[in-house]
Amino acid sequence: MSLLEKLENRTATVGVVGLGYVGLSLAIEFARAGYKIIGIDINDEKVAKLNAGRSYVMDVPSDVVSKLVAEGRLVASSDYSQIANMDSISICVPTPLRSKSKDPDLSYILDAVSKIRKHLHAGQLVVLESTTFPGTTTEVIQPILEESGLSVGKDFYLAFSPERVDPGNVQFQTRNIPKVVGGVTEDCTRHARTLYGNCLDRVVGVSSTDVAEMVKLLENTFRSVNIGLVNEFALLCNSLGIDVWEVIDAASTKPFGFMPFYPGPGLGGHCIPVDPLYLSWKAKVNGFHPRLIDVAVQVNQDMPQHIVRKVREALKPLKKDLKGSKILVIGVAYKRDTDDVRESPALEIIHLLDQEGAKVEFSDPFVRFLQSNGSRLSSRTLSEKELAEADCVLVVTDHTSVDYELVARHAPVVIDTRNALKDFSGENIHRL
Ligand code: SAJ
Repeated sequence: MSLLEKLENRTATVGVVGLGYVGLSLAIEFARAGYKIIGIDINDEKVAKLNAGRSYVMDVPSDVVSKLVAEGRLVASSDYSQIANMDSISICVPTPLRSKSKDPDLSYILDAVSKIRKHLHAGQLVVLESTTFPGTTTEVIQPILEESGLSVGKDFYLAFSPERVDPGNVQFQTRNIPKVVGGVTEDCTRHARTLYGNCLDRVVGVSSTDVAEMVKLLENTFRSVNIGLVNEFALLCNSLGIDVWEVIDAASTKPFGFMPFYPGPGLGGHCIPVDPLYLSWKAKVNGFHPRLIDVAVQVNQDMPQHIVRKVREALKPLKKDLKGSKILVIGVAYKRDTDDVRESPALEIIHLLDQEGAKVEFSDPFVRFLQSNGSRLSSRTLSEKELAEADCVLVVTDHTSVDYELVARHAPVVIDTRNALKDFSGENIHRL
C-alpha cells in the first residue's frame, strides 16, 4: 500500500517530534482522527508523564491523553530510532532567537532533522511546523534529509505547515484553526494535505514551502507592527494630553477598515517579539532592509524605558526619586490571564528599576516566583497594606482576577499601562 493510501485510510503511523503545546495538541488531533501516534521528545519527564496518561499542556486534558494511551493509540518516546516506524513526521520544536545577536536559532530544528535523517526511509512524509524564515525547508531541511541518498518528491515528501496554536484560546483550538500547507513539490503538498485534511476542519494549500513559511511571519509581523503603531500613538497622545484609550475605543466603532490594538508596556511572549526578527534577518541576508518591521520592533522594545520614565515622573511630586523608592509591580506575565513570563516586558521594567536603585516587589496571581538581577522575588498577596506601603504601584499585566478597586483606593500613585483601572478615577491614577 502506498503512503498516500495509508494517509487516506488512516492506517498510517503518524509521528510528532516536539511534544510541547503545539506538538501535543497536534498529536491528539491526529489520534482523534484514527491514526496511531508516536510522539518523540528529548525531555524524559514529558515522555514519562504522557506514557502514564498525564498531560502537562493547559489545553490538553489528561483524561484525553490517558484514554489514547490506554487504547495503545498514543505512545511517547525519546528514542529517535522510532522514526523508522513512522509514515509521517511533523516537527514542532522551538525556534527562538540567539540571546546575544538576536539572529534566528535553528539549533532545535537542526538537531531534530539530523536525527530524523538517520532513520529516514522511502515512503515517508516530513512536515516542519516550527515558525521560521522563508527558505528554511528547502535550503536547510531538504539538503540534510537528502544526505540520506533519498530524493524529495520521489522517495520521501517534504512540506511546511505553520503552527497557529494560541494557548488558552477556548474558541480556536488546533482542530478548528485553518491549517496552511505548502509542499516542496505538488505531490508533497498532496500528501501533507491528505494527512492534515483527515484531522482538521480546514486545510489551505499553497504553492510552496516559502509561501507557507511567509504566511505565518506575515500574521505575526502584522501584530508586531500594529502594536508598535499604537504604542507610538500612545506616546503621541501622551504628549498632546489626549486619552489614547478613549481614542481607540471610539475608532473601534468603525465597522470596517479598522482593527483595534492596544498600547502596553512592551511586547512579550515567544511569538510576536521573535517572528518579525526571523523575517527581517532573512530580508537583510538578501539585501532588503525592512524598515517598517525594524522600526516597530524598536518602538516596542523601547516601551519598558518609557514606563520607567513615567514612574520617575510620578514620584517627583512626592519629592521622591527612583533610588530607594518601593515599587509594587502588579502582573508580570507577558499577557493577561497566563502564567507565561517569557520575554515579558515586566522583566525588563523590573531590571531597569533595579538598576536605578528602586526596591521592587511584585504581585501576580499566576506567577509565584521571579528571578530578577540574581535575586528571587516571590509574589506578594495584594492587600491594603502592600499597596499603601509602596511609593508607586505599576500595573504591567491586566489579569482579570485582580481587585483594581482596591488598587485605585489604596495605591498612593498607580501607573496603569493596560487601562485595567478604566472604571476608576483619581489624582493618583496615571494612564499610559
Ligand atoms: N499586545 C499588546 N497590544 C495588543 C495585543 C498584544 O501590547 O493589542 C502584547 C501582549 O500583551 C503580549 C504581546 O503583545 O505581550 C503578544 O500578544 P499576542 O496577543 O499577540 O499573544 P501571543 O504572543 O500569544 O501571540 C499568539 C500568536 N499565535 C501564534 O503565533 C500561533 C498570534 O498569532 C495570535 O494572534 C495571538 O496569540 C492571539 O491572537 O492570541
